[in-house]
Amino acid sequence: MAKVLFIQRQYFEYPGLMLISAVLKQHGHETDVLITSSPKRAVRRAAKYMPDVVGYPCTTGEHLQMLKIASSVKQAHPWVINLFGGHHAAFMADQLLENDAVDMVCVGEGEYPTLDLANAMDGYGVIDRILNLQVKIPSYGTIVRNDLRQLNDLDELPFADRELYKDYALIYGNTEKIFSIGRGCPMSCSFCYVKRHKEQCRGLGKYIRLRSVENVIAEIKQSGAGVVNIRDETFMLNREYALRLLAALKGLGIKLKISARFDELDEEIIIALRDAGCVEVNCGLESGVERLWHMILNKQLSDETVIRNAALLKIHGIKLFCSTIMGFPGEQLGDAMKTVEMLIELGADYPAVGFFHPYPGTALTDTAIRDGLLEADYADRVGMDYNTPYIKLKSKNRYVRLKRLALFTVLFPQFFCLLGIMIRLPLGPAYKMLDVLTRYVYFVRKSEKNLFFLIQYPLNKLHLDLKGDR
Ligand code: B12
Ligand code: SF4
Repeated sequence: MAKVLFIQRQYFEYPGLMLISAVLKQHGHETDVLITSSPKRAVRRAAKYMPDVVGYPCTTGEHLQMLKIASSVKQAHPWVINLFGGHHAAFMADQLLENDAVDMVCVGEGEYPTLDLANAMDGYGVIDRILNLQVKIPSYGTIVRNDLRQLNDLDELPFADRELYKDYALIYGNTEKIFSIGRGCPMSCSFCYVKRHKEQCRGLGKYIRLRSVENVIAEIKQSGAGVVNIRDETFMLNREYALRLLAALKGLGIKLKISARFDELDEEIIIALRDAGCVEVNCGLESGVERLWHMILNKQLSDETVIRNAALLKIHGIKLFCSTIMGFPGEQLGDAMKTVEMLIELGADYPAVGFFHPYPGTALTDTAIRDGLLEADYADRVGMDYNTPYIKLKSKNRYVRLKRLALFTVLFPQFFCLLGIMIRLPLGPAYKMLDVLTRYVYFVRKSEKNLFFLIQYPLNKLHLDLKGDR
């Protein structure tokens, strides 16, 4: 029996880890998770748990902190195998493997590569010959880049192992649970990892996959979730499937939250969502300028569709979470102001505004590098801060002020006519304060009196670790 310890930074359930853990436990291995940003805590936890493998899920921006944690773990416990996974790792395997602390990187789906590794630790298999794993062999100074395996049949996977978080009362006790019902997306937006991911998965089987409705319903029932938060790229991969699933969810008496593209919605779907208990739909707007959707973002939207569907959500009592990106290559300050105006026009209940974050393998990151707006080695510096631009922007100070005033202006649209003047005033600290206060208002609104959420979110921001050092 091998022991695998996962270290994650955010105070939420990670569906990917819960699935890997479920597969490992199904085959007799042991797993645990530590939520922390602190290298010291990770070292102490490793000393107590004595894992064979430590797994680090990592997104772009948090990888630098993950590397620090992994370095400390490696120094203190050199026998441990440090395994990185997640989207950043999949696209930046070579760079990660340059770091002494990283032994292996999982490219793509992690359930069965991690199982094979755990089995190999028990003597059943060869550690450096596992499909999907890139393995460093320090004694030869080489890296074994194994081929990728076929994509999983999602119905054959066990249900997510929610017991992984049993020591984190705020996660375990929360009746809002994250679910994954499918993988893949047919679109190729220029700022998103999906296009490169599709290329990586070519020849490995069907890219867009959905679990059967029966399988999803059985997991929801077993989890006891009161709020089902389906966090996949888009709920509407297949319209007929979505309608069937919604019909099946109708009788469960749960609240539902989903993500969808604006152009996938219409009145029939919205009514079906409402009847299934849907309280929130998360739609990416990215920009309020139709021309930029087409010319830069590769999103096939129209103003008419977006405005109509936002209005329909309102009519049917479903809250709209709307995320936007500011300061992406090709956008001007005036365009960003239009985005704020659009958020107001749509009546977004939960608007989100973040500066463009360069993710590896996306067309927009490549454009930014090509146009000299971003250095090619940006990944050595990029962090988790969405409040400051990572690429060179004309009128940077005004952009930063606009970002800080954006949510305030959506909350109090009467200030929109002053926005052009306000962003010229050097009142950075005051605007920062206003931004924090406005975010707090939205946060309390979004929590819908869910105490778990109210505590979980600040914990996340402060990177506190309640589990302690068992
Ligand atoms: C659910 C979700 C969340 C959840 C859970 C996050 C998580 N890490 O699981 C929450 C709300 C916490 C979240 C927050 C954020 N997210 Co998010 N999130 C998603 C979403 C929509 C689904 C992820 C998911 O559950 N997929 C289903 C599971 C089964 O797949 P998976 O996570 O990819 O995991 C598989 C493999 O990647 C691999 N794997 C993953 N981790 C590991 C670890 C090891 C050790 C191994 C071996 C393998 C492995 O094996 C897993 C099973 O096959 C994705 C989009 C997507 N579809 O991937 C974005 C996505 C991962 N998020 C993203 C971002 C940017 C964020 C935030 C930074 C947003 C923000 N502004 O705060 C934070 C960062 C949080 C974090 N540290 O992960 C980006 C990452 C881009 C990038 N280049 O890194 C994505 C890809 C969205 C996007 N289209 O850009 N997110
Ligand atoms: S942003 Fe959404 S719709 Fe666009 S490619 Fe990514 S997951 Fe698909």
